[in-house]
Formats: sequence, C-alpha cells, structure tokens
Amino acid sequence: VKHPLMNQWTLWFTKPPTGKGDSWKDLLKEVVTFDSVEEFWGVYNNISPTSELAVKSDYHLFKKGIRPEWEDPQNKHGGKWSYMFKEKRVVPIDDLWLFVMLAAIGETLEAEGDGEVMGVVVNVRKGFYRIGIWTKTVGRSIPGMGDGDVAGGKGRNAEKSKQILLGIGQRFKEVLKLEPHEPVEFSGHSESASAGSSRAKAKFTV
Ligand code: M7G
Repeated sequence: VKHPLMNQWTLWFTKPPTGKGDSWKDLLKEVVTFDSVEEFWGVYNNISPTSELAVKSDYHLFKKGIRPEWEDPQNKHGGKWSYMFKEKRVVPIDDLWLFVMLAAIGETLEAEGDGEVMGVVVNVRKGFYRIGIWTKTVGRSIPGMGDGDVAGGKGRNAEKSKQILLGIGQRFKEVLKLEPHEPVEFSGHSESASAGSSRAKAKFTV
C-alpha cells in the first residue's frame, strides 16, 4: 500500500566544487522524484545524512517541475525564510532537516491553496548549517497574481500575501523548535542574487 503525497517532490543535491572552474549549474544534480510516503522513506534511508556531507554541499527538496534556483520562473519573484545554525557540533541537524522535509511533503507549512512553498533546502557550510524554505512571492502584489481582482475575491493583495508569508515563517520556527529570541529571517531572491546570499537584507523576521 502506498500513501500518496499531495504533491510530487524532487530531491536535488549540490556537490562541493572539485576544481576552480566548477559552476553552480555543474554542481547541481537532480537525484530522484517521489510521490508517496513509502518512497520518501526509501530515499531518505539510502542517502547520506546531512551531518556526513562535505562542506559546500546542499540538499534541496522541491516540488516537481521547480528547479531549486533563483532563475526558475516559479522562484524568480520569490524569497526564502532561513535560519543559520552556528553550533555545528551540537545542533541535531539530521533531525531538524528531517522535520522540515516532513513538514514540506506533509503540507503542514502553509494552508491548502496558498501555493507559496516551492521547496526546502539545507546548506552545509564551513561555520554553520542553514535550513531554508523557498516561497513563490515576497509578500507584495505582483502582476499576474490577481491583485486587481481582490474586490471580486479572486486575488491576493499585498497585505494578504504578507500574512501568508509570516504564517509560514512562524510555522518554520516551530518545526525548528527555535526560541522566541532566535529570529528567522525572510529575504527576497533578487537581493540574494545581487548581494550574495549571506549579505541579503532581511525583509521580515519572526
Ligand atoms: P548559497 O548556497 O545560497 O549561500 O550561495 P552561501 O553563500 O552561504 O554558500 C552560494 C553561491 O552559490 C552563490 O553566491 C551563487 O554563486 C551560487 N548560487 C546559489 N544559489 C541558490 C543559486 C541560484 O539559485 N542560482 C545561481 N545561478 N547561483 C546560485
């Protein structure tokens, strides 16, 4: 018996660079797509835990059809909630990443129909781990999302978008079991792409 997931999900892996010439595109590899709980565990039980990955590796778990890149049409107006864990030796990163993946595939990060969550990411870096949730928008109205139709009930205005994003941030913070004084920050991908991800200014914090 297979328990179907609401969406199909694709796991991606970013390999650490081996030479100087390696580009982002060369390092990003599509691993596998699945659409049931059982297949998720099959994949999970057969890949290296995050804690054993080399520095500069990433796992990305995205809805099928969305590449885990700023340039993807479904990400280019979006952003991410993220949190950096600086105590690499004590943080239970494997559990935290598992909880975030389960929240994503179990569709508990947002309300049905919000359509904001594109995927989740874990980065292994020299001084930290970082977990993120990528969203489709940055909490403002964008052309084509029906902002003009709000009165007719079809659209989503900037305030509504922002409330949805803040709700995802709060839920993310719960999944990561963070304390109130440990802020989770949201930043837009366009800022990340131009400033370098770690320098992007936070747009919201929860
Ligand atoms: P990062 O992995 O988001 O954070 O970006 P880090 O600075 O903590 O390592 C590292 C670098 O990877 C960026 O400066 C880009 O060169 C490249 N990179 C990361 N992402 C998510 C993308 C992407 O979506 N598209 C492209 N073209 N490059 C990316």
